[in-house]
Amino acid sequence: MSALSAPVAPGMVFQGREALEDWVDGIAALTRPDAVVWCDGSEAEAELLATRMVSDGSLIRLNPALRPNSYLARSDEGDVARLEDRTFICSRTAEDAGPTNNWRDPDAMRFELTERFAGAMRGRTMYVLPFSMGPVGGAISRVGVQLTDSPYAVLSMRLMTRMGEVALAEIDGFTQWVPAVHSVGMPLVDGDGNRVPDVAWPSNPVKIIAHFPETREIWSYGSGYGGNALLAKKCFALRIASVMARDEGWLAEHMLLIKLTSPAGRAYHVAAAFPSACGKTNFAMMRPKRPGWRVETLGDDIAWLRQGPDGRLRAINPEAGFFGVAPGTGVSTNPAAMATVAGDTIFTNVALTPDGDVWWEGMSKTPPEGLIDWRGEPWSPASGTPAAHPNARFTVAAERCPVLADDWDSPDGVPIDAIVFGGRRAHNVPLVTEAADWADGVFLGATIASEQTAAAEGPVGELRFDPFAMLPFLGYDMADHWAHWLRIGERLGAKAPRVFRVNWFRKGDDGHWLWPGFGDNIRVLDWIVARLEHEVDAVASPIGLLPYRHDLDLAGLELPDADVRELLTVDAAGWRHECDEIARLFARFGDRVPRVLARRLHQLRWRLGSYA
Ligand code: OXD
Ligand code: MN
Repeated sequence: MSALSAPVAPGMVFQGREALEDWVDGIAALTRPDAVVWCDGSEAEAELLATRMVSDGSLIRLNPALRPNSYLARSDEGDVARLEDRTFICSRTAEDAGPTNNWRDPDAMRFELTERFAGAMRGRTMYVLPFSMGPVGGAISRVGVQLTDSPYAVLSMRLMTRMGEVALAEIDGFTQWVPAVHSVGMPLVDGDGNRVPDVAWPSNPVKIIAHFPETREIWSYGSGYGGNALLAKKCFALRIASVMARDEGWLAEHMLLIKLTSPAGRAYHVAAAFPSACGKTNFAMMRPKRPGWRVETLGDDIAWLRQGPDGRLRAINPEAGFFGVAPGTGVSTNPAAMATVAGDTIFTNVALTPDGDVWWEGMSKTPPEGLIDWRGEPWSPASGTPAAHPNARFTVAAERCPVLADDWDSPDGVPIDAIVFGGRRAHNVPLVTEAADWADGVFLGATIASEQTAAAEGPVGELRFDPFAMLPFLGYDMADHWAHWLRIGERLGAKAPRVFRVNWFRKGDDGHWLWPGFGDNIRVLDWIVARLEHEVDAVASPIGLLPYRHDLDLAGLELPDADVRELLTVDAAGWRHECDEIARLFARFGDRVPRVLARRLHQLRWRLGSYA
């Protein structure tokens, strides 16, 4: 094998058009596809590809009268989700990856990838997908190029990013681009050179999703699903971008982005980090239940934030589409998402109705009769299994969202007024608290946690921390990320956005939800805005500033007094236990924990000691 055809050596800079052409040639020489196609991102190209996939059985065209220009894909049963234990950060040293990442020696990984990718695309077409993360040419935007042998990935990347000619035009002699190589790992030619038939969802039992932070490279092998295959999303926009952001002084975060307009007509921009499966898409498309408020969507999963020329923190959604979890999405929980996916959508692993539409648990109370489940088998409620896979997804362009904010693709991003952190906490964490200052805000982000289900039903159990909701998505040491946030705060100074922590998931001792959630969460945003406008005071508590009850708009909720009290109280004993857990979390990172945060924990313990 020539040097050109091996994964590139550390230190290589991926810059300019000529290097791009050489790289594409090199990967083609390694993977040996039948053809190489540079995608232009046009509708005609997507239509041709989809038509071909329908005729070879890898996509099902949905009934155009019910779900125009939409398709259903069914994945292999062994390829249904992101794979954290097969996701690797191959930084030069294990310390740089930190104790929460799977580290692999970069040379050993390069050796393995070279073997796996050799001939991996035989009999297939290799597609070249130039893409822009963020508005093309925008101040915070970056470009990447994905090579893939999966036409499903091509169609999805076209919805999820600004893909094709517009992005390629951005790559001139000097532009740095992020290289991302993807193969489903199932060549259509066997070891003896004979053609083998394709399957509807090609994949390989061996799966590797590898990141090389120093060279900003992504290599993904063996999976066609979501974050494993749409490399612009978690691989680039979070794992690689977080390293670029660390080196260049900005932030790449697992955050939704909304524009919030108050009854007074004032607009605010809020970025919010929640762990996976905590309702970010619902929050991003919230239909406020209080009159006069408006929530508009800029992004539902990832935000890139950078200090602007005016000194304020500005943010973009680097993506151009949504890859949302379908089950649980319905007209009562998220009407805007339902309207978004009314057409031009690729559904994966949902159920099929007899009239050629889709269905999933939570779309309606009663499932339609005659469903075909996500595996392609006839299904009825008596089947005892879900009709749609719990991680079934919709992939759709942001432009289809009826509540998309007008400034969602502003090239300079939007100024951030407030940062919100949240987790799924049955106990301990109040409905909302405000951080006293930026460092306290970093402490809140660093200590985001969820309780395990079993624990959620009983007394406070072991916490699963997900600092900054970035546990599976950070490309370097988590404690270094906290230090980076502190540095960003120093630079922002008085112009830093205020930081809040919310918890929609608190339960009473008998297990009932204390807070209605969904559109009523606007009541919490209302209080946050009142704080930004200096309209209300707050109560100091050991864990942050709490609302006065009379400042929360609870009209019409008819919450029992005891529930409201519980939503806003600090249980000192529970928090002392939580401090022990936080200390255990910090201990995992040793000396790398910023001293400021260790001191904040110490102070928190001290304050709790004298708190009744
Ligand atoms: C996602 C996730 O798919 O966070 O967005 O897992
Ligand atoms: Mn996510």
